[in-house]
Amino acid sequence: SGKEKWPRGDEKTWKDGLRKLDTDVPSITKSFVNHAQTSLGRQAHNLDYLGAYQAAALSVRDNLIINWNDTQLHYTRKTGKRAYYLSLEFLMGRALDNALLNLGLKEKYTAGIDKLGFSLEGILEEERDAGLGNGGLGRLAACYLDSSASQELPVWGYGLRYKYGIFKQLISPEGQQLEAPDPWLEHSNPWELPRLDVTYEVRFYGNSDRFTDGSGRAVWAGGQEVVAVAFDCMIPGCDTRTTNNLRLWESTPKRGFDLNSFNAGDYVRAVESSNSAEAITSVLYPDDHTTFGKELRLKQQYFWTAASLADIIRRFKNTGKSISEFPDYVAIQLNDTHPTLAIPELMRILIDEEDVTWDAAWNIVTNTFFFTNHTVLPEALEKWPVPLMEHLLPRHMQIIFDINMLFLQSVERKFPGDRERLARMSLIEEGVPQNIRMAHLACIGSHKVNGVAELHSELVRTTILKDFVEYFGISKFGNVTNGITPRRWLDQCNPTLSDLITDTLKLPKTVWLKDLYKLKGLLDHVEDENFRVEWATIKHANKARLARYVRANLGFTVNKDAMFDVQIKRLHEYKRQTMNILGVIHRYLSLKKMTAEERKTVTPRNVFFAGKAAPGYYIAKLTIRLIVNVAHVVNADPDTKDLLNVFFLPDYSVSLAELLIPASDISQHISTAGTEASGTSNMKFCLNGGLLVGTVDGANIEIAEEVGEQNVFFFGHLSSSVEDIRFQHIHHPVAVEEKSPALANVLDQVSSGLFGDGSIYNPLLDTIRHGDHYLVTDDFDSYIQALRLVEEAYKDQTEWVKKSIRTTAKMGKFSSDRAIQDYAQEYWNIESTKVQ
Ligand code: T68
Repeated sequence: SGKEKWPRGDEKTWKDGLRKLDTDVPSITKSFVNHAQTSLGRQAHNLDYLGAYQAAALSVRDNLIINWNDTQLHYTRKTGKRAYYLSLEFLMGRALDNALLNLGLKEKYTAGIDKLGFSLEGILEEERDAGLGNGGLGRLAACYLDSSASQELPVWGYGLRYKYGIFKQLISPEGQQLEAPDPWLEHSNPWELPRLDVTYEVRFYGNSDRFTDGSGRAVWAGGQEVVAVAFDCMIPGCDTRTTNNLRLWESTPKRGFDLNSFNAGDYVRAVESSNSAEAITSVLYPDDHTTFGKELRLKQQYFWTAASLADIIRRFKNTGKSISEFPDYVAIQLNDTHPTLAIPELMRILIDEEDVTWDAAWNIVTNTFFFTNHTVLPEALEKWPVPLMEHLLPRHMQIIFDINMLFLQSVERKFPGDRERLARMSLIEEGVPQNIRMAHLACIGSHKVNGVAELHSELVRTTILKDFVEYFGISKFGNVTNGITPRRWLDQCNPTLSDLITDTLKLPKTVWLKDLYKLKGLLDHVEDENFRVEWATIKHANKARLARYVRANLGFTVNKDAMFDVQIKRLHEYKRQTMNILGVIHRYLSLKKMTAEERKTVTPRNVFFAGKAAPGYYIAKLTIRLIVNVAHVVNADPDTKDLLNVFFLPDYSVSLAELLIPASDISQHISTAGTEASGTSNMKFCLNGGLLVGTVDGANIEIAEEVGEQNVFFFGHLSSSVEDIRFQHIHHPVAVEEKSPALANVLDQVSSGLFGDGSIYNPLLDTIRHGDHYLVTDDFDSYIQALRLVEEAYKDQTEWVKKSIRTTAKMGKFSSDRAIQDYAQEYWNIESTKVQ
């Protein structure tokens, strides 16, 4: 009859049984009450706010699952090319508010929940952050998922389902950072769907024996096997039915215990092996920008890449296509070098299991992978000891050696006799032990490589991968400037500003949220005084909101009329929070010297810090300690406490960022030039009308290009002179007193005990006094000067608000929608597709 055959049973019975999307208040409240009753076993008389959050989340999740199901069916039927984003970190934050906004259901939920006697605002506060990341790299992955779904792109994320995300940071009264575990799954997680049927076995250790038939194949056997189980998280797009998937793997022991151990009475050994399987996904490593060579970390990386690749290959094979077509249907983005083992793993599968020749396999691999670098700091470039790799992944070590041999032969043909070049480019760094350079492997195994901002991509091309540019040619090395999702980082975190923008642009909200260049329409209103007053009123309300949070959670009173100056990011020497706090001390000392008359002309300033230090990063922890102790002294000093206050807000998170960013007048992005690959919070502040003080580094440069240099407070040496200055520091050191008497005075005051026992801080101060790798001494005076200009500019509130509006208006480029389209078009070659 030409009619498609219904898969099974009676079609009408199936269709009548389907759950429909809730789009009106009565069906929302019904779903909420149903979930409270039958999913949670609660009713009106015993439902608390946590329960109400769970009921609300489960009802929203029903909608997501309906869309998610239809999206996945749509992709399966379409069999077009898909992209996979492999990231060890997805720093998602909270999901409920984001889902409501993307579904367009926030108002209806507000009304429905109000009817049931709860406030949506209170319910949203019950959700714990999904903190499965360290910082920018993990949050970028989260923004890219939001944009992929919003742009209707067939993209899946693959990561690990850590039982413990980034640690909870506590600050002792002395200012010491303490770390506590973050059991984020404690109250169950409504945003995931366990897929106990989707599992893969992953092998470690054992032996790899090559065939003697010259085929290059090998058999890898023995060792330990663990099982990867899939947990799917729904990623809703904004104003679309597209709901993509983030698949996170959990490691479990292989089922079927070793009965021999049991029979021998060795119960403990059997349980031990299950412990070691579960350990693999138990904790997120809390170190950014350092590598430790820990075996468990390498296990995580292989476990995750092996499970993800097996899943991708299974899905591809279900389409019935031939393996040689793999790169026409699959693009895999490597988020930093963490998933680089996917390269030898795909080689292994193709050669040992799919019977593909080496050359054909390498051709498939190098047309499938794409590699993003996020740092040029040498200590952050991943290296793995050869003996460890050989022990844990013997087959992969063979493959890496083979890749290296063939690659170096080819380099030798191109640059005959250049032994030093071969040594520099080798995948293996000589030494005891030898180390594998993962960035080199990621580079040669990928179709294209990119950095995350123009300057950074240029540094990648001219420093860490210079030889590879000479070998492969420049066209392999691109740039995709990072972006941020305007859904979370404006609409969600700053709803009143979002409403003002919608009213002013006279466009439906979703239109400008999905085409952020539309913000430039705000420029037509800069001269409208009423508009400026509304703009400024919103900023003030956001400052008051933050002040209430600080009051309620930390007990400090914050002057909401002062200038809010914010630096929030991971603690790191290169990010120079130390320079910021030393600048604060300089300010404090100047205020102390002023007469009462002079003080009247000063603009009051609140300086906010937040951020975590890696647990083993002693110097970064000392910086926190100094900040906290400066705060104790400055905030209590009657001479200055109305003019200068310092706050260190503990346990920085995505949710805390959502509170801080809309409240900032000025934020600091002050890395030593050439060290911050991009930065992404700089974009978030600007999108919310905050101005920047910063160095000529990372995405600061492109922000200034967009908004105009007159709207950014730049200072400091340029990246082009950093190397020379460092050379001078080593070979012709000049004392701090000579270079910056102001800084020398500040250091002396700290040492002499103005903020408690000065000797505690000497290891920190010595990093500046000797060597000063991050050029604090060289940049300090121009930094202080820049802050003076900020203060001057802030005094003219009319001009300041104009700058603020102009800044927001020019943020179109920094939408992660633009960034993800760059990847989709220039890298992955995938297309948007609409779910009907
Ligand atoms: C950041 N990198 C860059 N790394 O520092 C930042 N590293 O400039 C950039 O904007 C951002 O990536 C996005 O591109 C990180 O956040 C890590 O967190 C990290 C984690 C583990 C190991 C190494």
